[in-house]
Amino acid sequence: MNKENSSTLYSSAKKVMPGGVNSPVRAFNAVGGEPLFIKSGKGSQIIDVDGNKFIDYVASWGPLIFGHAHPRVVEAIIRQAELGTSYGASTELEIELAEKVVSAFPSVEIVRMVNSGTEAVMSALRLARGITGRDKIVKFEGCYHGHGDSLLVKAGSGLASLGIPECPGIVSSLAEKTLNLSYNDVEGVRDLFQREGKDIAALIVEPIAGNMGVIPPSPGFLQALRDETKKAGALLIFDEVISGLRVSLGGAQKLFGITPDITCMGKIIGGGLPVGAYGGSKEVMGHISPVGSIYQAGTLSGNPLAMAAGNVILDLLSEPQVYELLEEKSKKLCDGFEKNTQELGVSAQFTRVGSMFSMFFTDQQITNFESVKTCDTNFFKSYFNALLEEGIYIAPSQFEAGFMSAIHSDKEIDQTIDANLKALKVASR
Ligand code: KE4
Repeated sequence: MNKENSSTLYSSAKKVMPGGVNSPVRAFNAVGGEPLFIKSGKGSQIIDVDGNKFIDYVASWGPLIFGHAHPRVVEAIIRQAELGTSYGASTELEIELAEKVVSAFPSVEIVRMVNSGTEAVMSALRLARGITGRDKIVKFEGCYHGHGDSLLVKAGSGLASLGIPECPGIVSSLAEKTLNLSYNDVEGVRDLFQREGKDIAALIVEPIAGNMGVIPPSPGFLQALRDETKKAGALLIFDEVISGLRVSLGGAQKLFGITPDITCMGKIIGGGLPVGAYGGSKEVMGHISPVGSIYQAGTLSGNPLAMAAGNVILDLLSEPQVYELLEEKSKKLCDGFEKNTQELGVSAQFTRVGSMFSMFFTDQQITNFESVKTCDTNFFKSYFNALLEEGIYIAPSQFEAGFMSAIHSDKEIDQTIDANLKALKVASR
């Protein structure tokens, strides 16, 4: 595959941006080689600056559930851009999107728009700490909630011990307030809340983990989080930046019937433009300025361009049979992949909830970050690059999710399954 123009652009990019990228995972560090520079996308396909075409399962890390440059999204953005891109004042478009979000998510009565998932999570943590007057936050190893300081924290001497900074620049005294547990470890949650529940402001969780690859919640796990936080007077925060609108119109909370106190959203809600959001009950969100005393603000929050795009996406998702179509396409793809690995005798585990899915190269059952760390990342690296040569673009990391869109055709899915078989053979050599 010719990557000459991408390579030239990458050299230029590294002269003016950290690592030549505006987000680390794009640098392809986990898979070697150099990142692709994308020229355009349409539907389920992207084309790089060397003219290479790929069927895309990254979907801009989740937002593009209806593919690239959906005509109705493009038309809404153009129409709004001709009226102005941002006023720093209120518009009807914000009400329209907020009403759609409130109608979709069972636990959300009031929602605040922000500009990224990170911003939504940062605001949700401040809200929980402000309401409870408590400092401690509980999260799960392997879950990613954006780059807010309290979330870039890993387990200290042991799980549930005082957190330590995941990178320089995070204040240790803040990191100590974040406690890490193991995903799906109900006993660990119960023990921690029994010991420290009265000091815990909130527990934040990806109700379907997507940032260590896809890991579904074990039966009873989310209910245990709901029970323990309620008993302790702590808030339960569902980080649905990935799962929200991805697995159902009401996200994981609707799928599993668990009601969090705060929901964080992002990605799909913006239809490919920068939008994040956080929401909850009237009582909880009543603490947010200007009504309440907990401050949060943003120049471009709820800007008309992003609201216009988000409104189209919520309309498209509300059309009948969308989630059934996503389920059918995703099942077809993953069943094909699984059949290939069985035919070749490749050790692989498959996880999927609706149109978010993963294939882990390990023989260990996947339930938490520990099990994910047993994956053969060298095999993945070889598989990734062989798949790219076959014209299939997946996330350049074993520890990310794959995303199906409503636009991928059966023919493209069949082509992907064939490419998967070839790439598995290459990696198995
Ligand atoms: P952003 O700030 O990137 O919009 O959202 C942060 C975030 C919060 N919560 C969850 C569950 C998320 O998955 C994310 C961001 N996801 C990553 C990919 N897994 C974004 C890709 C990137 O960092 O470039």
